[in-house]
Amino acid sequence: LSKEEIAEIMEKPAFDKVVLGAGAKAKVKELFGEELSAQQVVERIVEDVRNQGNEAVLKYTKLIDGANFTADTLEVTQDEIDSAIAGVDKEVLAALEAAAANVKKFHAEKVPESWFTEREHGAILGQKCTPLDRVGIYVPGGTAAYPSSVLMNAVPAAVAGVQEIIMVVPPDREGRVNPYVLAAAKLAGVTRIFKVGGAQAVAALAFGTETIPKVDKITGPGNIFVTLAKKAVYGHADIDMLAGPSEILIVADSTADPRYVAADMLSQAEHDVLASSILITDSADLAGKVDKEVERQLAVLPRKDIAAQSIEDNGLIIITKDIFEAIELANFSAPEHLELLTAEPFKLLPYVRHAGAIFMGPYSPEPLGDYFAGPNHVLPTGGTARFYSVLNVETFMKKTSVIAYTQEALAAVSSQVIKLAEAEGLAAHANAVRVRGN
Ligand code: HSO
Ligand code: ZN
Repeated sequence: LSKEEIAEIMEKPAFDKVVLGAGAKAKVKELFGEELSAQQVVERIVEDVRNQGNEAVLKYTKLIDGANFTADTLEVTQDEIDSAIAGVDKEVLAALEAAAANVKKFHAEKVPESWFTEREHGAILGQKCTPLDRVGIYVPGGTAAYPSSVLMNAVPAAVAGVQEIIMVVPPDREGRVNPYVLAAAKLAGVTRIFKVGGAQAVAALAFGTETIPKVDKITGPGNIFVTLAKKAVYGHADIDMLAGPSEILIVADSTADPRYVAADMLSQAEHDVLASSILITDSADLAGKVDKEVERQLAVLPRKDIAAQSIEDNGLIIITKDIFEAIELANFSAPEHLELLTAEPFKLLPYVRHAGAIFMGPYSPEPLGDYFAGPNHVLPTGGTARFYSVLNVETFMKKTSVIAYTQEALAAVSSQVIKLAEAEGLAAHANAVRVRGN
């Protein structure tokens, strides 16, 4: 294939052009009484929550999640958290604690700090770093309610020094939340938890309701409704990124073990039928072996229906003339997760320009990063690794500049400042300098 043809195959559907599947379409029709696009659904929900607060939140939670709450029962209580923790598997809890410690240690390694510098005549310039006051963390529901994602969002916020971490998570029909999600929230230092999901949760966080506090920034992954809602409220609150289905792209040479490559491709395919798993290799022999191995491993997976559909729709094996061509295509794709399963991955690292996270060599499988190593697993998808960064401590901080001139320092530059102000026709600006006696 030509580069252009490969580019076309690897092109990812833009999130604002996503067409709802038949099931979701039917559900929208049932709930709203008419056919609406995901964008239209989100616009309605966000407007309703903005105008009606709790009333709309409770209405949509009943309609969409099937759970019946009042304003008083929307928040998870301390008792609920304690009994969730008492009921979970102790070994899982211990692993979650160890993961939380690793995530905390990694993120605490380089916390942005305020800095100051001196200029002539005693002038001081600087940048002050301040944690956001209050942030909202979105945690998906159903089978995608991942306790690991709670840690990945809340721990960096806590490390940044955010005082209030508000978590939202959609409940099941009985109004319950996954107990491991609650345990992770407690471990990570989440302040309050509300049982609300979807666009209604994002709108509630952005605008505030009688019960749910308005936050300064909303982070965390979600489905297409959540993503479009984050885009819709951007500016009222900040957001981390617009995230889509998970992706893995593996660059491998003839030294790679086909069992590892296949296992890693399937680890992302099982997330979602929309997930994508791509192998790019300069070895036709490896390509053939991986193809067979994927089929063999797939057959025994509990989530084989999802993984098979994902591989069928979005799985790809590309054979290139050399490993550098493979890296070129990887950069073009800008994948969420990039694995370098090559003899000398560190030699290739300088050539990688666009990826959310890079996994080096045979003993750094992607799920190690999903759960345990320490770096964050909230990553840019859909080619947005060209401009978004992985979630990190800075995500939860902002910077403010500081200017402190002395009389002498101002005197030394005042004529030039006045010149610039006058050139822009802004006499009052010029006066603010002149009045100081220079
Ligand atoms: N691979 C997912 C994160 C995740 N995997 C959570 C398992 N649990 C997106 O980076
Ligand atoms: Zn994963």
